[in-house]
Amino acid sequence: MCGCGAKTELTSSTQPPQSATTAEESPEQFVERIQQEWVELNKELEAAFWVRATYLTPDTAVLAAKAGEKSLAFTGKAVAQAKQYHNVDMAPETRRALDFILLGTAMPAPENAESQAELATIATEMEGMYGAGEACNSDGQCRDLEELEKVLRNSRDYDEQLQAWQDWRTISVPMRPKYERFVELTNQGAQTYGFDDLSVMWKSGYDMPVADFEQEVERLWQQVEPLYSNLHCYVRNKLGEFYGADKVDAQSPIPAHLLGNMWAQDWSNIYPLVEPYPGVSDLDVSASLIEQNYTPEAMTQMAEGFFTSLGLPELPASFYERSLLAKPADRDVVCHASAWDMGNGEDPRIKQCVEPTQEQLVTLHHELGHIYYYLMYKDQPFLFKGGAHDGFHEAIGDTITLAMTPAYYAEKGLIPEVVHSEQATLNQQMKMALEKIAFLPFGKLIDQWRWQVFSGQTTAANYNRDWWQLRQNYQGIAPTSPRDERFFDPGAKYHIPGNTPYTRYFLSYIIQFQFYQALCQEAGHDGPLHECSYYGNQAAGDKLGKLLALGASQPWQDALEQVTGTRTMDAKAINAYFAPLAKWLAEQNQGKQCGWSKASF
Ligand code: X8Z
Ligand code: ZN
Repeated sequence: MCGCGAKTELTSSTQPPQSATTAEESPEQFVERIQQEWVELNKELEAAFWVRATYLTPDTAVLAAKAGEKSLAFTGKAVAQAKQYHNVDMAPETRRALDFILLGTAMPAPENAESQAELATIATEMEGMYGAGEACNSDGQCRDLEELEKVLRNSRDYDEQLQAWQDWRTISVPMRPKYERFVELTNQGAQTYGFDDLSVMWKSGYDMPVADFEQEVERLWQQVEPLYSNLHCYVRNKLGEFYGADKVDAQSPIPAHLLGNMWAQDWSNIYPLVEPYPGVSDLDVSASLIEQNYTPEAMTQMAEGFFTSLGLPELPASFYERSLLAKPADRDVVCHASAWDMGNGEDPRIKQCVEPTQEQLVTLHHELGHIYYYLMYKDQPFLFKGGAHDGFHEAIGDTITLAMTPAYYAEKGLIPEVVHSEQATLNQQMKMALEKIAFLPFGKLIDQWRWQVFSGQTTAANYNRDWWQLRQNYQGIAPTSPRDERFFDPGAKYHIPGNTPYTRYFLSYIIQFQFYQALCQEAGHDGPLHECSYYGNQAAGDKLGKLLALGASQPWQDALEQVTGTRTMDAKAINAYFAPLAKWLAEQNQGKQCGWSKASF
């Protein structure tokens, strides 16, 4: 229900909105009324959802489910009314706003009140199960996600890591029947909204026909797949050297628990194991954050400082007063980081259990990217408060982090010095690739799985089988013991119980390099792309600010063209950025066996 870049769910007042007929209201009047009601009613809902996410108790579950129910009822009514304007002539911006009413939620509900209440309860419960999830051993000792993640991040003990990996996946087992029902209800909902199923509805939000969108995603993946395969090959060999060939076979998928991350979506924590030239450059920002006693607030201020250096505004004082920046000791919260557009642009907040690591510092910039979008499109009509598409919203903060070069970190005192050499460049490129290239297949497969589920191709009898088939085929990873249908491994990733569409991140990881390249050009950068930083550059800031201020008011192709001069998403920029590493990896992998067998069950 939170920001995460998406529009807040449609909401409802205590009294359901008056239904109006088309005869009484012009399309413009209808859109205007819906927006006003929405803004008004959001006040109640965002309060309920914020309190829920930051105090997970049975009582806040009741409040959040009730709020969710109202939201679904309001959305349902608004959609039913919006459909009456299908064949009515109207200005293009009114048509766009009406389309957003039909597409503004990732969780469409059926029309009847009973189903709406059931869906709202399931959604609240699933997110609560994830947020409060912990694995307890026979001595009654329990570990939550943050503790288990720490093991995967720091331990190099094969069995210890495996235990943490398996433990976390116990929390999602009881979600399975709930998710099954969730799929039924939201698919029914999508049908009342006029779509074949929820997968089609999700794919309809990209200013292009659904079939074209699917092809675009596939094309982008094909553009980056060779680089991923080469990274995979190199990392597998290094892990084989470290753990032994009996643990990491040179031709098989990599064991899923060895990549330093609970979902193997970001491999930067295993950098020390795969560093191309050890001892050449010190890139350990995490160590400096700890050494220098960085607090969550100080880390957030550092992130804010990058945005303000570009000429973007300071965050309002209320941001620091009301955000949740550290994990409370006394209660459960949903720790998965998120940004919230509260108070209609006046009260933005983030919720993040910040720890002193580089990963968390990067995530803070990611979240502030959402916040700066909120601030800059504050004056857009409510329905246009969103990214040009959802991948744009995800890409802004990351675009900033790409400009956090070793030179930037050195200036901030977080690494000792910048080493200028080919070897140092390759170290830096490897570190970035472990974050940016390793993510790509993961970014694609999450919704590949959900598209299959919502379209009925994957039934509940095969949830886990198909999940692991995609994990093997795209990522080249595999579990060390069978993960059959007693488990529900997709539920152990936040965005499944949280119902946040995921293709947005795949797109973001491609287009953020296009934005980066364009802003570098604007800043007059000359030289290899990966050396560019626009910290402190007003021209780059202006360009970024203009993009943000557009919100969702124009098709994303127009917004992209304004920034980059092109109307298509393209992996040329990310490939250009990683050109030195790609060449080096190809050399390293010569004579090695790359690839793995693709599963088909
Ligand atoms: O969920 C997020 C953000 C909030 S929108 C922290 N991300 C994805 C993830 O954690 O899986 C950012 C990177 C991908
Ligand atoms: Zn995000």
